[in-house]
Amino acid sequence: MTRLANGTLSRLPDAVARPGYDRAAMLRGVVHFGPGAFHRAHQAAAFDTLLAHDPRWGITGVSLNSTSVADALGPQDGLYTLALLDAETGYRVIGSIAHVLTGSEREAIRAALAAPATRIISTTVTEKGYCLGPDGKLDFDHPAIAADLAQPAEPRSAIGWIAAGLAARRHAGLGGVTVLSCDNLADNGRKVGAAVRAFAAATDPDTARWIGDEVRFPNAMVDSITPATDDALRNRVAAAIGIEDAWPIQRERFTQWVIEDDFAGERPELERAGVTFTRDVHGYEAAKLRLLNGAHSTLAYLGLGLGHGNVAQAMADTRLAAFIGRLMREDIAPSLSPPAGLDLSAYIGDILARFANPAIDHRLSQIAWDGSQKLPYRILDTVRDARAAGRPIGRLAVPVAAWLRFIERAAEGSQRITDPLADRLLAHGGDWRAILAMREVFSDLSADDVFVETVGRARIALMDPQGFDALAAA
Ligand code: CS2
Repeated sequence: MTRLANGTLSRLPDAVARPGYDRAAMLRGVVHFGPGAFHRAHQAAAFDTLLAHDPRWGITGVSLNSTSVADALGPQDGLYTLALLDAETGYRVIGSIAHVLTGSEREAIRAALAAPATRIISTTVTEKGYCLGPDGKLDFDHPAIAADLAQPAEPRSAIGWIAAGLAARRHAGLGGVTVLSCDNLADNGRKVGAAVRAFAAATDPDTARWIGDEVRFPNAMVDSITPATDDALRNRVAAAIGIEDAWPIQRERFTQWVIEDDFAGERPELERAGVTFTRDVHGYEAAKLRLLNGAHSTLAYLGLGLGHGNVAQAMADTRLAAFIGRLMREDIAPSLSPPAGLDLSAYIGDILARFANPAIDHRLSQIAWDGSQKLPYRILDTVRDARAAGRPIGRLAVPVAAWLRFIERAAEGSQRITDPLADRLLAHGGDWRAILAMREVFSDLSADDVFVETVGRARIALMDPQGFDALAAA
């Protein structure tokens, strides 16, 4: 079958949207670390829309830890298909990624970061990719950071590369850029900015000062449910567009991108792609992280324990759906200060409807990855607020207990889990108190007896096959 590429775009069926601009003329204004499914489903699609109006916003992707994306998109001239899942799936070929570099192409990465045309350095490297400690600050003991500090000119971490690229820009007499994190971290821009400046201060204080003056790190919230690509999608796309695409992407039709309007120099007119610019992202960010992502992780660990495979199946379990709804409305919503115009009740209803979408096979096992990095932002911050306000934490303790049971089942079955702390978590296995004592995950909550004992009681309930029913009825 013919492969998707510049030369085969004309063979696409008329119903398949394709780049409405001259790809050969696009400038590479964006260097993006982590061109995985979430980036290609969302940000790259937004820039693809913008490129029809402004050729300055092409993307150079940088995959630091894998060659698979570069291997797939290289022969396709960076093109890939985006499947918009709904009752009727729509297909769109995205052309905004000009090229994907791999971590071994060090001079090319350096050149891209220091190119005059580069105006944005963006990231989707997941929570663990920033090498932050439980306090949200750069972890100087992280092996990747320690290695990069020893050889700052030969970085391997995203933070190390961003610092090296900014140093190269300064030495070349170029202006600052905007560093835009698109990951699910609270206060993501401020945290990444502090981490990059701390790294630079340890190796090149003059550049650290220059970064403080010339580089901007806006906060941003990004939302679109993006299930991993599988062969079923590849086959569906090939049948729909009549051309082979080695790595198509799928996502729900809903997307939301809210960015703090704080850029170095002129910013892209992403409003053309439906992006919201605001002076304060916090209200949007907390609502999304705590309501959507907090409910997602709760569904993942409880749903896996109840034998469900994906989010829609878990939501079809009326006990689970009822529990999640109460958790969102009665335990998470009170911790939020929504921005003007955001109706929390309607927002919660929309999230629950998105979760129940039968067209989306969003695997619970995928959402269950990296719990030690996700739970602090998704659940534990809400627990902390509830404790400070004197609100009960009985339901909020349940996702933590379900995560403990997820770890115990893996340990009992000698199975792996995807988590940067996997070895230690599995070694603790059933010693749940030892896991709750891990301050790099639970921070001050490790010493909160009410939290520890409430989680302990929920864990015991979940050990009983009917235990969840009792919890859900509480
Ligand atoms: C999910 C997120 O895998 C996960 O942890 O909770 O990827 C979620 O799908 C996105 O944040 C939705 O915007």
